[in-house]
Amino acid sequence: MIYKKEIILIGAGGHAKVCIDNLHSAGQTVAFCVARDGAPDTCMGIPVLKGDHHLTELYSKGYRHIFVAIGNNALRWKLAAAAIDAGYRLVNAINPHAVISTSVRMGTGVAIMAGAIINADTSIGDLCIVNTGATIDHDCCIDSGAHIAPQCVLAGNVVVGERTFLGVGCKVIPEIHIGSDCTIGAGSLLICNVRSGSKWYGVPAKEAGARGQI
Ligand code: JB3
Repeated sequence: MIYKKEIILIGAGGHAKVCIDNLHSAGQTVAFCVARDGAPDTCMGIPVLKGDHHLTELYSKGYRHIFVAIGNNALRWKLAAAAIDAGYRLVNAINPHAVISTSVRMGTGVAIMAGAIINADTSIGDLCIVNTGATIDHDCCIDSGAHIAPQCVLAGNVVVGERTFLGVGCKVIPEIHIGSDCTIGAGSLLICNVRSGSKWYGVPAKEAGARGQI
């Protein structure tokens, strides 16, 4: 079998459009998008196939590289596991206009958008999204499946747990530990550690449902 170097993309929405831009600007080619029924027929000029049964067909035609371009962390996690089970290998979609230290440790299936800055000795886990203009400083650990939304600012030695979502414009002071499956609301300022599975909002951020917090 002659394996194809073109990439299969899961998803055909807004996030897929930006990830296609990342891949194309890095000189890579996307052959097809695979999305749900109701998705458009093309995404950034790429044909969209409807239904995940196409992933098996494409694999049998020699496609081996895949990128999961779904913004929802839990769904991206689930679809990536299915793609890996089907034999695909995850690739990264990293915009050439991101600034990434050579000492950064990077997983697979990672999206890094234009203007993102990732500094020395930080680790970015599998399936993470570091979105447009987000900055992550030295010695941070961004666990698998986390999404750092556009214009977030993380100081040094910050830990972000698996599948946690930091909304647009969040700011995190040094040494903060955020657990897994958390949601931090847009524009929040985090100055304390955050336990797994919790939601925090505000400046400074407080846990949702905490006294006086709606
Ligand atoms: O915040 C920013 C800058 N971007 C957001 C991004 C991170 O997340 C964006 O504004 C959206 O909030 C979201 O983008 P995404 O994931 O592209 O959302 P949407 O436009 O709703 O597209 C979801 C895509 O996933 C659609 O093309 C669906 O067809 C597809 N999809 C959903 N479930 C699926 C499945 N595709 C496959 N193959 N299988 C599924 O089960």
